[in-house]
Amino acid sequence: MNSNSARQMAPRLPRARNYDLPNGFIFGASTSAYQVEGATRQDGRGDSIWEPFLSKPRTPAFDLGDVACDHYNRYRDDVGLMRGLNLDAYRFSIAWPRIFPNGEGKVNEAGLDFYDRLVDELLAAGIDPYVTLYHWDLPLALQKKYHGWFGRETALRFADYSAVMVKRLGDRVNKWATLNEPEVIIAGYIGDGMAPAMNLPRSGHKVGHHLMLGHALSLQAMRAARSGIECGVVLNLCPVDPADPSDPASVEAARSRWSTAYAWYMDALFKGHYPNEVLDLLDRSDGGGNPIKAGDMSLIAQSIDFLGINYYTRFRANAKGEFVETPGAPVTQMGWEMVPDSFTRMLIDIDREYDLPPMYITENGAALDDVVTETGRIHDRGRIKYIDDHLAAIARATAAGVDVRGYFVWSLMDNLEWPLGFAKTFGLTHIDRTTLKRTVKDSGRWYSKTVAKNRAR
Ligand code: IFM
Repeated sequence: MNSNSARQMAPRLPRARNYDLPNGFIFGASTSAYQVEGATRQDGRGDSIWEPFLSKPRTPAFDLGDVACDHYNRYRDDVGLMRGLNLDAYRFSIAWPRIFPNGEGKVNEAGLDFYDRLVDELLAAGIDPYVTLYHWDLPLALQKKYHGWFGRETALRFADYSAVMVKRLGDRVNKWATLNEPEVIIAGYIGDGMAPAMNLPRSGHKVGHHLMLGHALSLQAMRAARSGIECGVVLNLCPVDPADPSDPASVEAARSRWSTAYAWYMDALFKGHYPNEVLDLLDRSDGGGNPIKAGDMSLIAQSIDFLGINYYTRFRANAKGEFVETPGAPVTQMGWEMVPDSFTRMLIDIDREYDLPPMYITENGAALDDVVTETGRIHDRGRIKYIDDHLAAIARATAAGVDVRGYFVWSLMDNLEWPLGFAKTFGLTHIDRTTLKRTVKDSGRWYSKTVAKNRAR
């Protein structure tokens, strides 16, 4: 087939539509430091908990983050890519081990310089930087010294690091999120599937409390260091539906899973207390019982300027509280069911339940099998449909009065999906794993048109 006929056969992009979202709605894309930066040995970066974890012998071997997408060295080209995608904003995280190679103590100026350069490049391209301070790459030294977030001290070190970052970048970066997805961070403490693999089954809520404390101390430190910035936190929320709505045990199990896995963070942030069932779990924590100290809860309930929500899927719980699949439901490479209606429902439900600040959907996207055609194109219709359906789901919520102000696709580019490696592809941009060449997928081309269409409203 010659390239002309191949081009002729390329399917047309689905039409970009206007969702009638609120004025000023922000369209962006997200990444995180460890998943894209690479350069783990460059410019004085210290080790994070992921280096020893992913270096563990395994068959097949883990993919490593040493190179990842080499965003650290290619950030200028990547900002060009973002401009091509028409992004209003780019959400990225700072690698704490680049700033404090030992987790605390001496600051590594070269690490700060990188984020200076990235922020300046973004601003020059008219793209607003949204920073997340902790997206899972804890300095290894803090794991060794304090057992990471299992120890309260890590929360104090996190506040010191937050102040350093805001002092350095806060003149140019307005939006600061403390943590990304505390619910997933604790997986590395209760089990061994994620770093730091502590395998302490009764540590989850204690670690979660220390994370919330870290969030609160970080907020305080940032606000003391600089005024005029906006600070928030990013929670991953998966609504939990009863597998059998007619069975009261299934209904109760779904409620309890939602409360103890997801809503307890919101209860703490917006109501100032944990639910009783979480207090019971905290009393039985590994390593000496309830970690809550006087004053913690009021610190955690300090007001935030925005709430970031990462939404991908919903779960269904049976009467025993186990998550069960929905037979025949479409799922992504991750096995996650695609249910945009649950997204709308959840946004409306939390809006009713809590007194919320403005919200941003800080992550949403789909890992799907991509095929690179002979002409080097990726016709990822499934991803376009997923994003389109979820933008429409947000629009239904905003029409019902929910204050959502922006949307970030996960992810700008295919990247390291933690222990699942590079095989799980979420990107608007394909990365050739041999050459690291970037190719915008059809979803990226469609997204740039969608942004333009919705900006014109
Ligand atoms: O890749 C992750 C990201 O680091 C956190 N949120 C979910 C994404 C997809 O699993």
